[in-house]
Amino acid sequence: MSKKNITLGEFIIENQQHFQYSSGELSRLINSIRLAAKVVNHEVNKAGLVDILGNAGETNIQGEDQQKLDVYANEVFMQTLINREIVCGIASEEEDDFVSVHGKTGNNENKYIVLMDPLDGSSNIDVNVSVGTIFSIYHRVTPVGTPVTKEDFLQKGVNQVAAGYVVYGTSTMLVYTTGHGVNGFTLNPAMGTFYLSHPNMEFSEMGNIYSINEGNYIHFDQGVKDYIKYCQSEDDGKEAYTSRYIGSLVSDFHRNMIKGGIYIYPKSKKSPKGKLRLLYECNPMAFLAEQAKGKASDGKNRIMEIKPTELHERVSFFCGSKKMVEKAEDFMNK
Ligand code: AHM
Ligand code: MG
Repeated sequence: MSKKNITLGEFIIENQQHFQYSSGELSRLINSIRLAAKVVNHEVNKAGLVDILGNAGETNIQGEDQQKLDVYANEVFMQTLINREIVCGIASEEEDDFVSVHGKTGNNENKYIVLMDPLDGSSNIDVNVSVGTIFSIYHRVTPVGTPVTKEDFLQKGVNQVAAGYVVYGTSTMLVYTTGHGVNGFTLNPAMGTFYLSHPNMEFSEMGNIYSINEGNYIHFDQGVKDYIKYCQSEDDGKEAYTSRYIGSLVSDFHRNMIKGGIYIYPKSKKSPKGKLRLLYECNPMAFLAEQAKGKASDGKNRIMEIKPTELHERVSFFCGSKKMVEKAEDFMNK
C-alpha cells in the first residue's frame, strides 16, 4: 500500500509496535478519540445551519460563558470514553472536577487517564473561525483497579504518553504524538476517514510569525513588550516578523508549526497567572511542540517540568520554533 493512502486506523495499528508490551489499550483509546472527533466535526460543520449557537446559559469553573457546542463536544468526548470503558479517569476543562470511570462491573482495569479541552477557542464559533479539541493522555500513578485520585491528574507534562489536537478548520485534521514524532491526518468528509497527510511534522528552528493578543500590550511585563518590539524591528539583521493571531490556540499553533513561528500568551496585569490552562492546553501543546523539534516554556521554565498543584491551573505560555522561544526567554530573563 502506498504511504500516501494510509488511514489513521492503519497507522495506529502499524505503530502499536512502538509499545512493545502494550495490550492495545492506548491504540483503542486513540481510536475512541478519533471517533468522537468525527462526531464533533459533524456538529461543528453544521453549526451555521442549525440553532445550536449561543450561550448554553451556564458558566464554567473559570467564570466563562459556555456555548452550546462546548457543552456538546464535552458530552461527546466524555460519553465516548466512558461508554467504551477505555480509561479509568477523565478531566475536562468544562468540568469542575475529574471523573472516575468505574466500568459496568465496577472493576476498571484500565491504566490510562485523559485530560482534555473538548472545544478550545469557542468564542470563535459564532463567527465561523476554526476551533479545536486538545487531549493529553497519562498512565495513572495510583494502583490499577482502584478509583483514580487527583494525584493521577496532577502529573508533570513529561509523563504524558500521548497528546494531540483536532482542528476543525477549512479541513478537519487530527494531529498527535505518542512520543515518536508528530503526525497529522486529514479527514476526507466523503469517506469519513482520516488519512495521513502530514507525516513527521516539524517546526523550523526559526520562523517569522509571532502570535500574541497585542490588545493586552499595556498590561504585559516589560520583557514581553521588549520582545514584541524586537519582533517588529529589523535588529540582528533580520526582517520584521509578521503578526498572525486567530485567537484559537489550536489553529495558531497548527499554522506556526507548518510555517515557523512563536505563540505567546503571557501572564499580565489583566491575567496575573496567564490565561491558558497548564493541564488541558499547555502540556499537550508542549509535548507536540517538543516532538516537532520546537520548544515550550513559561518564559523561564520548561512547561512539561512544572509540577501542577490544581486541575484548572493557568500558566504563561511561549511555544513554537526553538530559536524564537529561546530569544523570547532571553527578553523575559533580562
Ligand atoms: P478557551 O479555552 O476559553 O476557548 O480559551 C482559550 C483560547 C485559546 O484558544 C486562544 O489562544 C486564547 O484563548 C485567546 O484568548 P484572547 O481572546 O484573550 O486572546
Ligand atoms: Mg481552552
